[in-house]
Amino acid sequence: MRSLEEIYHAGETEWREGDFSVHRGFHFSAPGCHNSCGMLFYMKDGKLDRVEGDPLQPYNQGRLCMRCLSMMEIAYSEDRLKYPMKRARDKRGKDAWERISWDEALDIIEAEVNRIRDTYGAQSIMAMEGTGRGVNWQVPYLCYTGFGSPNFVTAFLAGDSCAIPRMTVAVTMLGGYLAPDFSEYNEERYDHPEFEYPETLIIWGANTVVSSPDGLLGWWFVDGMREAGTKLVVVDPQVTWLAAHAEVHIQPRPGTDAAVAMAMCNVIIQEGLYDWDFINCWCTGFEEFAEAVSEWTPERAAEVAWCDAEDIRRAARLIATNGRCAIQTGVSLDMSTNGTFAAQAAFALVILTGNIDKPGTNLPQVDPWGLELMYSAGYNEGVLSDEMKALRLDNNNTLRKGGFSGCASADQMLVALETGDPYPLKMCWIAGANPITCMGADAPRVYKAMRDNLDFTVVIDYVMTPTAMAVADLVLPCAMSWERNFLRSIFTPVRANKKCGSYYEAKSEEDIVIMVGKRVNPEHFAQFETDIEFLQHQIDLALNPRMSFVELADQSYDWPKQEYRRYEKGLLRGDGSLGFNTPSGRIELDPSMMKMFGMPSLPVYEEPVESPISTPDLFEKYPLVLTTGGRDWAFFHSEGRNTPSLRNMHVDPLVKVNPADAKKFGVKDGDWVWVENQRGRCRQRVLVNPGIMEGVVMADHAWWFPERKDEAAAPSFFGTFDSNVNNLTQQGVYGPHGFGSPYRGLLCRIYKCTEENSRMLPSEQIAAEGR
Ligand SMILES: Nc1nc2c(c(=O)[nH]1)N[C@H]1C(S)=C(S)[C@@H](COP(=O)(O)OP(=O)(O)OC[C@H]3O[C@@H](n4cnc5c(=O)[nH]c(N)nc54)[C@H](O)[C@@H]3O)O[C@H]1N2
Ligand SMILES: Nc1nc2c(c(=O)[nH]1)N[C@H]1C(S)=C(S)[C@@H](COP(=O)(O)OP(=O)(O)OC[C@H]3O[C@@H](n4cnc5c(=O)[nH]c(N)nc54)[C@H](O)[C@@H]3O)O[C@H]1N2
Ligand code: SF4
Ligand SMILES: [Mo]
Repeated sequence: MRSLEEIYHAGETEWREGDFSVHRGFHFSAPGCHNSCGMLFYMKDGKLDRVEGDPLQPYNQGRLCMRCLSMMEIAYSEDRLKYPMKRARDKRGKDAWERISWDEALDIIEAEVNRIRDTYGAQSIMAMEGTGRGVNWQVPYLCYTGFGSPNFVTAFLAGDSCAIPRMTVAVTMLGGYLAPDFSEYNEERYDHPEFEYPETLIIWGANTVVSSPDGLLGWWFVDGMREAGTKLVVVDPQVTWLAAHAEVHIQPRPGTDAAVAMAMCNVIIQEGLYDWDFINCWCTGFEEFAEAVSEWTPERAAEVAWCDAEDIRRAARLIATNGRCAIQTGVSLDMSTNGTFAAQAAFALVILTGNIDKPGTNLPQVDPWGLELMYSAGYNEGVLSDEMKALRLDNNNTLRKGGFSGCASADQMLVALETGDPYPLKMCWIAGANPITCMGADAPRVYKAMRDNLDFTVVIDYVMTPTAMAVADLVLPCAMSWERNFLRSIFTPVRANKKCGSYYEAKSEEDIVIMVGKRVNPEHFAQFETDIEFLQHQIDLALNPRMSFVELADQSYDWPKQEYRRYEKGLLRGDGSLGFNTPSGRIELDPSMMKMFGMPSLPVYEEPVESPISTPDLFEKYPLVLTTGGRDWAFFHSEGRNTPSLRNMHVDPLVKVNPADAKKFGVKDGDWVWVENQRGRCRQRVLVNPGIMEGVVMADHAWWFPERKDEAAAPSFFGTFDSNVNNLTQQGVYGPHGFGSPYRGLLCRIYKCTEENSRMLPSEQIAAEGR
């Protein structure tokens, strides 16, 4: 019998199988994903014919999720953009596109960039992107070194409410982000001689089997449960698959996580269940932290969070006494004004119990090659002067100035766009984002600000999105994974993909950046003739590169070994000394860096800005707590609505309602309802679900209806505003560290859609309110 290695051509990146040429590569984007699973691209007559998971790739071991498995449905779909297109400024919002050549597109971009720079200064150009896709470093690179502007920003994501808040907290506490250990740092994976599965896994505000975020595949958790009986502690207002399998499931009122986490820490401290040897040797701030959480008895937290005090105790004891423990936190902790403190207390659970950097615990993450493939790419390459850097709209936030966010403040950007204060913003470059459908809180405000104040907007995407239709003057088609050479490092391994196909005039992000860069800063971009040279440049800037891009692409990936207990071996600090990468060299439960930046350093519980307790009058009118945007198997944010087998999994926007609340508010399963608060409303269908806690509803985010071609233009933009839960969220509200906006933990009411109350749809209303 032939071995897998033989069948799948171990060590080769390209071979023939009958009529097919087979290419060993990775998916990354487009379409979007945080991860980068090993794929085999089967090409026939120059076209992708099918994809398979690469069984020889230890990261995903041949497995693919439904988004990759349905790739063929979008690869050559009618919805895919084929050519650059322009639209006259006075036709903004209309379906009035004109096909142009890339040369003409570049002429327009060059002329507009130069005009805006000459008239207003380079700072008036902003470049934005959504979450980590294959545009992550390319867009900031173009912004800083091409346009010469410091204003790279996430696409109106209020309060940087994704990953950055948690990342900031973890870095100030222990010098790196914390991920649970499923041996993802070693190529042998589960066969690594020292690896052992976590015995307890805390899953806090995350739905990882569905979301597989930030380089981690959720099914690794299932491996642990199956192979080693890993026990779960889940903190989530809904019964997810993971919660249904949990030893302890705590359902907190959305936005109250800090109270629950502090109470768990308090139990561990009061009952003496902490690892004193570890704390004594490797931590500072224990007494200050213990004092900060001391008033949080389980009873008090349970009252605040609408959960059970005994569950809090059980969870804390399990975490402290059941051996190796790891934590996985989710975006819920980024999406609340109190979230940074919740994250601090949640991370403290594994610190207090000594579950750090040992097998089956939590490992401070480091990038194996020290590549800069994130928001700071190009920031320090000498193109931006100190004066220009000082103009960055950082909302005067000391942590942001200290480099913790790596980008400008979306909240301040919106105000500057609307008011011209401190200076006008005139151009927007958007790649890999669809802000009026998904990322932007208060979507109507984001839409109007862009529509009315921007002179020139470019959108790069693989489909015509609501944002492109609403505000773009130029739309450029982007390549999909197999149509581009790319470099990907989300922790391990470092991967390289080789282009093996093309689609009409779609281009890779790398090619687009070089082409545009040569027009807007020819001097800097003269060093790059090809995408490979550009990719090589990023490798040349890395701290520990191990080979060239071409060499890496020839072997597909590189997986440097990572040891456990690095803090005991001097492997976590730049100077080789023992300990953690913090100012004190220890884990800081009361982080000195927070104090250095003038920020609060110890957790405090504060109610969500709108809640039954903080705004009782509002609660009378809007008697349900609202959480938004839980992840879905089928969709990656606003993507996937036009991929038939994905859409069939989830046909309509859904709001999950507990049966008791459905009865109380007179709605049934399948009813179209309005979800409404004082800022706006959107319509979604009720999914009566006993798994969602009583008093809480959970509404989908990121909806649009690409099939509604006759509603593509204003005011509907593919129906996006009518079902957009971000009609109810808000901008300019964040926590004490400047991060964390309430996308979760709001108030709302729900009522049935009727003909009468649906006469004026949100899209029409937003259009009518405009100029
Ligand atoms: N398929 C798919 N995968 C994705 C994405 C996608 O759109 N689709 N998006 C990617 C991105 S950008 C991100 S940030 C990650 C996010 O990944 P996760 O953090 O896993 O995200 P969610 O499923 O949005 O939220 C997790 C859970 O939080 C619960 N929750 C809601 N409100 C609260 C609260 O106040 N407290 C607590 N404790 N729990 C709460 C929800 O019920 C949900 O089960 O996923 C990434 N992966
Ligand atoms: N209410 C609410 N709102 C939320 C959330 C929530 O939970 N609740 N989650 C928030 C979070 S955590 C995040 S990260 C944001 C995500 O927001 P975004 O990341 O902005 O997601 P999308 O709106 O799907 O926009 C991404 C666009 O990029 C395109 N695209 C995909 N791949 C590529 C590529 O390689 N190149 C280019 N040029 N384009 C590509 C897609 O077609 C899509 O149109 O949404 C946020 N919005
Ligand atoms: S996680 Fe899913 S969508 Fe992402 S690369 Fe892997 S299989 Fe594809
Ligand atoms: Mo995100």
